Amino acid sequence: MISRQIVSYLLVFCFLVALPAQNATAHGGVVEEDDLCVIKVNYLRAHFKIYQPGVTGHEQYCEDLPVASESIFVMEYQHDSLSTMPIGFRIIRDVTGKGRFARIEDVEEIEDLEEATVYYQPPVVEPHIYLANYTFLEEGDFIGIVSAEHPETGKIYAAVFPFEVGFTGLGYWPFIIGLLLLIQFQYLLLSGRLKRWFGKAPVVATCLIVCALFVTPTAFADNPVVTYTTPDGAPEINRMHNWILHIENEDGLEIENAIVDVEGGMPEHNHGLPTKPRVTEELGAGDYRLEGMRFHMSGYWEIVVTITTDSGTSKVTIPLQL
Ligand SMILES: [Cu+2]
Repeated sequence: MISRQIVSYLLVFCFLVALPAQNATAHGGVVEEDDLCVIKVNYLRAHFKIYQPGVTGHEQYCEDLPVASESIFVMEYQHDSLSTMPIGFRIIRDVTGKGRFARIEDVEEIEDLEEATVYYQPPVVEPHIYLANYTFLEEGDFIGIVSAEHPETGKIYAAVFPFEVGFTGLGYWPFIIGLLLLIQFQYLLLSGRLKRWFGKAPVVATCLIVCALFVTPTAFADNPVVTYTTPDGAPEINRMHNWILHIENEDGLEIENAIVDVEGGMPEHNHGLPTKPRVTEELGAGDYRLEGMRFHMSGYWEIVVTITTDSGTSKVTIPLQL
């Protein structure tokens, strides 16, 4: 029986080795660096993030998205020349069969790109920030393709990033753990150990470890979390009003004594806020009074909150559809 168990474990081991690394966030053209997602279009770099404002508010994603819904793709250039290059963006269903390993070469081999395309934004020069807005109709595997044309040489640079919509963050793990448990259970049952062990600590400990594995969140580093309330009522166009910002760290601990700066604007219109809002008072328990907020038009706004504490400076972007 023992040899049979060893064979089973070997099989699972081979299976594991053959699997793509589920936890690696650095697949495709998007990598995670210093808590930020960076997309590399050849030598050109841009910060990259995706929001699902209707579902998860201002939570940012690098690539994989939890549900099929309205998704806003944002690129902030780190390389000035991107602001003069026509940038195009396409989302296709993953018809390469390569999944997370899809590369630009695999995309080039697709015979009918149009057929696979679910979203296409033709190349356009966006001087400050690049935005694309697509509402996914179904979950599944997709590939994003960003292209940038060099204004002088006409050379086209491209980056592809495979991603999943309907991403649970668990990948193959539930399956692997289930398989391991089954093999272990079979072994214990056949060896008669289950009877001796039943109700004893090792079994409980094993269960706890397995449970812990299941609930481990696929967290994106320790960014501060900013929420806000508007004590004077919901923001109305052209009305000056205040916000109360609430700032916590990722573990839910309130961040106090921070220097908080706020700016914002409409990335699609390339303009800022019409006022210069300021944090005028720290209210305690992670709350900060922000005065002088005013929006002069409806549309998509981003409020960027810069938080400086002894441990450093972080920026949090709050997307806001007015
Ligand atoms: Cu505007």
